[in-house]
Amino acid sequence: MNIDKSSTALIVIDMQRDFLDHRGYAAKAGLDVDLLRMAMPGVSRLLSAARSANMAIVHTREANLPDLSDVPPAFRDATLNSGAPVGSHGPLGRLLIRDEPGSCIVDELSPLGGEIVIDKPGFSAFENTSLGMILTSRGIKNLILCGITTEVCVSSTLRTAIDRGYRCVTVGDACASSYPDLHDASLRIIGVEGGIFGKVSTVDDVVRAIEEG
Ligand code: C5J
Repeated sequence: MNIDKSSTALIVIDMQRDFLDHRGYAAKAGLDVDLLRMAMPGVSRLLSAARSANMAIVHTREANLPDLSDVPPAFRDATLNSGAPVGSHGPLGRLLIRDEPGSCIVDELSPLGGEIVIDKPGFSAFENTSLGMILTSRGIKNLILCGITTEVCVSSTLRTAIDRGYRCVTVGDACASSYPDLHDASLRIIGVEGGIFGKVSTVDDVVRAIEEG
């Protein structure tokens, strides 16, 4: 694999306390936080490699406006069904709300100065955010995607990115899901029809390509 570092960004999806801390949204919604945390070592290695190579790095957070005006209605209903209503109060503040403690990226993967942080109200990081404009302004044409969850926000972001013309590599062992079968299926879907949603790779291969590129 070749990675052109000047036109490639690392996109780290939703590695925030609401999903990775046992007191956050995911735990309350019945997701398996320990399985979600399995993405953390791989994401950490990708961040180190991208930082050493001075690549563009984007962190996203699933975080809504305090008045809930930007919550997709289907998601609002789903969170009522799952017992973790978006905007309700928990030990990390209001669930999935901007600037609450639960919306912060976990300490182990904290963004550094100069890295872009995008709050997104839905599942695709391109929807109702400035991500597209920011990537265009930096001449980014290729994305390396990692984070959680494989079947929701990673998949949604990947599909929008492909439709918008980005070449994408999804790093399977730096993604995670509470449902291992859906994690596997989401990665397999990427490869259908010859790789319709780009490539799936591993942390080892992507780190090597960044270091050698
Ligand atoms: C979900 C996400 N699953 N980051 N969000 O609600 O995948």
